[in-house]
Amino acid sequence: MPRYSETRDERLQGGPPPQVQADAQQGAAPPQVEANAWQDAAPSQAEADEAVTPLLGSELLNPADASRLLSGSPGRVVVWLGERDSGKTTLTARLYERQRLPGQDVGFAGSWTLLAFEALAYGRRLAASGAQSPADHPTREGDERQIYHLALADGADRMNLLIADLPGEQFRALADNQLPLSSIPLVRRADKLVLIVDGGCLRDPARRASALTRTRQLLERLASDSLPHPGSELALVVTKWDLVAEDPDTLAYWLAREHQLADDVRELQASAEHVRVAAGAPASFPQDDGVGALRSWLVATPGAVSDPPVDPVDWPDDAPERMRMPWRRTT
Ligand SMILES: Nc1nc2c(ncn2[C@@H]2O[C@H](COP(=O)(O)OP(=O)(O)OP(=O)(O)O)[C@@H](O)[C@H]2O)c(=O)[nH]1
Ligand SMILES: [Mg+2]
Repeated sequence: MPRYSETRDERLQGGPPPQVQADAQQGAAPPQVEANAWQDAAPSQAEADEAVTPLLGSELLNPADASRLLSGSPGRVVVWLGERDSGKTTLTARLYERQRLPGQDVGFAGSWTLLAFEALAYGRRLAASGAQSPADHPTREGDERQIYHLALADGADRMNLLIADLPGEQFRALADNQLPLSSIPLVRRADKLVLIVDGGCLRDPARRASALTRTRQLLERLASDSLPHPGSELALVVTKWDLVAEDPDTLAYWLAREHQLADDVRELQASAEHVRVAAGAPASFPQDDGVGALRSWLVATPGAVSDPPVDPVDWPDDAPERMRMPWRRTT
């Protein structure tokens, strides 16, 4: 899978996002910007930095901030689409935590929502020690600050991930047709739409069927709204894979349905990705947590295709003998 496969021109021209300092949140109040301003005329990088930098810290970004950030740097807008408690925030937190570990092939290059990430990571550590349940970023009714920012570096190449953590209630309203998809600018703007199936629900015989039904309902909603739009990509992600993998009954239930659901997703987009992730699994879970595979897909250029396999050559019967020689002699 390509990592950062866009052309050189598309790569980040400016430097990395400002390396966020914990005390940087004492800047001026954020500028008053029109909400959902994805289509705004692109400001210069300097204007973008000036407009967004004061938000450093605990606040998440709103679509207008994210739009400014993307005006000067390549990036991907990522939207998790999943029920309440399906593991969306854990995915976000784990992507951040993993990048901060030494020895990663893709490094951490800054964040404009650093303190929000740190608060999540701290909550997760407390939860792991049994002190409390995992913290989520507090969301207020009508608040559009739902976007985490994570800049990644692969050598000289940089990439911004803008990760929208929509509340689970919004997903339910979408699937139930109470809320038009078009009413959520982030969904329209997404480069990467991630359809989440909650492995925890699959583990529960009373909830597993309805979890799959909801996923299919959302697929229908996406199809009827002509989403994903050209240039954006779709993935089916099963979260809490540890809960599925460890229980033979759950695993059998899922394996019997996985292909059909993946086919349904691929009817919407033939190249849709399918990943199993255990972002919040206990350390004792022996399998790969899938976060690396998910991250590779998130940063890959939408629509990037790998070269098709080369067809085997049928040499004509009358081909000269030399041309038939194998490339490598076996002795
Ligand atoms: N075993 C296991 N538990 C997980 C995993 N991922 C998340 N969880 C747990 O699932 C619960 C919900 O996770 P969240 O990440 O808060 O879910 P969410 O989708 O953000 O929830 P809302 O914001 O309320 O919609 C938490 O108790 C997590 O610890 C996982 O991979 N394995
Ligand atoms: Mg959450």
